[in-house]
Amino acid sequence: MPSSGEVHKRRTAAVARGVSSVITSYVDSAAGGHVRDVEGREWIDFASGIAVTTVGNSAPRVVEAIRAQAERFTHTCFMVAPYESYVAVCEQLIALTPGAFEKRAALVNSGAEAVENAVKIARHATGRPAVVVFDHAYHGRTNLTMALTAKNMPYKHRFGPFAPEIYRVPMSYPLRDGGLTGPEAAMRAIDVIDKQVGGPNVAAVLIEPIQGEGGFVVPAPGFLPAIAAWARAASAVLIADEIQTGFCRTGHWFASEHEGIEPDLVTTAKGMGGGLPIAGVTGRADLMDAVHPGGLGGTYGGNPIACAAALAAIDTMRDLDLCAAARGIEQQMLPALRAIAPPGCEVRGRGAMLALEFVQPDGRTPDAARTAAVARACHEAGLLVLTCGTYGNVLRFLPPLVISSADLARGLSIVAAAVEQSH
Ligand code: PLZ
Repeated sequence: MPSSGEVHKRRTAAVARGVSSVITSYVDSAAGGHVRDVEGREWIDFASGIAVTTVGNSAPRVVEAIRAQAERFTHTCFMVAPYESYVAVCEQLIALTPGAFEKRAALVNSGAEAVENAVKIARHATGRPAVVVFDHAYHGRTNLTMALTAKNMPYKHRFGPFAPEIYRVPMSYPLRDGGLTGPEAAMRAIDVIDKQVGGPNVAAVLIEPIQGEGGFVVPAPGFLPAIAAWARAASAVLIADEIQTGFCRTGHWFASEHEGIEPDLVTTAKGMGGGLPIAGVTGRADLMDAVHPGGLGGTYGGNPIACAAALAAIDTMRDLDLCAAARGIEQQMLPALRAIAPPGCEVRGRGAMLALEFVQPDGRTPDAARTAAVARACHEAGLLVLTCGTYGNVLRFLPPLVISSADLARGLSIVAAAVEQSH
């Protein structure tokens, strides 16, 4: 097997520079909470391939389902010759997403594609143009989803012009809000919508119930319900982007449940596929079915191997009660992270979606340099962690929900040492 160094040299001559990686080692295998490179070095996995391998890498049931489906057929295209597993995944999405109302679902390949389709459906169903999004939001890298995403570097820089009729309003970000409550922060956002966009023009309000790439921002209590109430009153579609928060990650099947909101549409991806690319839009039947036959689709959407993997991943989440596992991870990690956090730095998140925001001693000015140094020290010491945030100053933790508590403890001690070294 070629060494990581050899592959890395070939990579620079073959792979576009715009596609980057966190580590320079090349993976040989991964399972449970570990990733191993071709040299045999091992990392504890606090990244899960960006919140994807919720059930662990190569989870046994997922592997078996993929193998069995690959032997039956690999692809027919659901728009040409349909198959049962696509229907079964939609049934699972309908059963698991919040809201007891009648629903429909559609399957696509990636998170960005799910968000694009949710916006298409909302615009089609309402006949309205405007889409409201929030500061710090991340929704993808396609042209429409770049427009929906807040951060310029690296996502949008020189990639415009962007799609029109996107309006950005202030998010509830307790650390940076000067003490606004959730309802007050919602009023601030709603005032911008009312004055600058106008309720009757709004097709959709699109929000991550806990922001992902934007910094694991948990809005103040009451923010999401107030935004949901405004959307309902304005007959605008509330779209919850649960691509990073969904499928047990935050201790419930969906993060919307923490505040009892029932979005009209929910976008899902990442964890639902057990490592295979599959995504969905699920929501109110009247909205979903407003679209004419043939109006939604794509060659690979709901590919049979990805559907088999998704059904096996969802079974695994249910059987192993991975929502409870996520709450257990929170219980072990939160106190440890609070003990590790330097004065003024904030620890936040829910379930196995936790973060540490690094600020200067003033308790506010972002410390991106320290965040990068801590992440690098973790990688060198054998722990895969990621950073995020508009200011690049948030260290985030996304372990697979099947990780052992011993591995969690080992990972946390690596973080503790890295933070200790970093000042
Ligand atoms: N919506 C909330 O978190 C993907 C992106 C990493 P795709 N987040 C990881 C990167 O730098 O590209 C994400 C998300 C939320 C949408 C998406 C987009 O999902 O499957 O990457 O298209």
